[in-house]
Amino acid sequence: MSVEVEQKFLFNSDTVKTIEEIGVCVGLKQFHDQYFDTPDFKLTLRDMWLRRRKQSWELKCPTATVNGTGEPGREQSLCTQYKEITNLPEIYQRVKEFIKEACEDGETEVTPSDEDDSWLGKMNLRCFAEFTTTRRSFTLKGEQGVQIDLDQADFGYHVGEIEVLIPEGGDMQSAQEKIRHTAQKLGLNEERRVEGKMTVYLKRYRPEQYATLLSAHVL
Ligand code: V4E
Repeated sequence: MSVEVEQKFLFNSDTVKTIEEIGVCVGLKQFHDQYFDTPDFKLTLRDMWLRRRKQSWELKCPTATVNGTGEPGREQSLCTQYKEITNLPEIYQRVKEFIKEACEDGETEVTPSDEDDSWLGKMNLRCFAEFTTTRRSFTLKGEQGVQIDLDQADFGYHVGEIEVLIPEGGDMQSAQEKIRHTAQKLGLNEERRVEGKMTVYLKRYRPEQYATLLSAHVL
C-alpha cells in the first residue's frame, strides 16, 4: 500500500512555462472519476474517498498525523497525506467496517467484483460526484521521485499537484522536504491549502454535503 503526499497549487501560464523549462512531460491522459458515499455521508465524514477511475476502484484514507498531536503543523497544512488502497476485496472490507448497515439483511455476504456493482447498493453507496480530468504530468530534472500534475476538470476548474509516493511507514519528512523544494523551484508562495477539484465540485453541485464536511472540518 502506498501513501500519497501532495501539495496542490494554483497555476497560470507563467507557472506552466517554468514547469516546461525545468521538467519533462511524462504523460497526457484523460480519466473519468465517480465518487461514492452513503446519503448521510458516512465515508466522506471520515475523510474516506471511494472512487472508480477507468473501471478500477480506489479508496483514499487519511494516515495518522505525523507529529502525533492531531494538529497539523504548517507544512502539513499545505501538504496532505492519504493511503491509497486499490485492492477491491480490501476496499470492500474497509468500507464495510465504517458502514454498519453493510448488507441490507445484515447477513448476506457479497463478493465484490469489477463486473458486479451490487455491493454498492447493499451498502447504500451512491455516486455523488463525477467528472472528467485532463492531466499533464511532469517529472523534474534533478529531483527524484517527484511528479507534478496539471489537472483541468471538465466543470471548469484547474489545479496543480506536487506529488510524492512513499510506502506506508516511509520517510514522510523527506517527502515533505522534496515537495517544499519543488514548490520553491516553481516560485510558489501558497500560504494556505489550495482547494482541490472535489472541494470546488461539492461547493458548486453538492452544497449540503459541502456544508456538512466543512462543519466537520473534513474540508
Ligand atoms: C483525498 C480527497 C479526495 C479524493 C481525491 O483526491 P485528490 O488528490 O484531490 O484527487 P486527484 O484526482 O488529484 O487524485 P490522484 O490522481 O492524485 O490520486 S477529495 C478530498 N480529499 C481530501 C482533500 C482535502 N481535505 N484537502 C485537499 C487540499 N485535498 C484533498
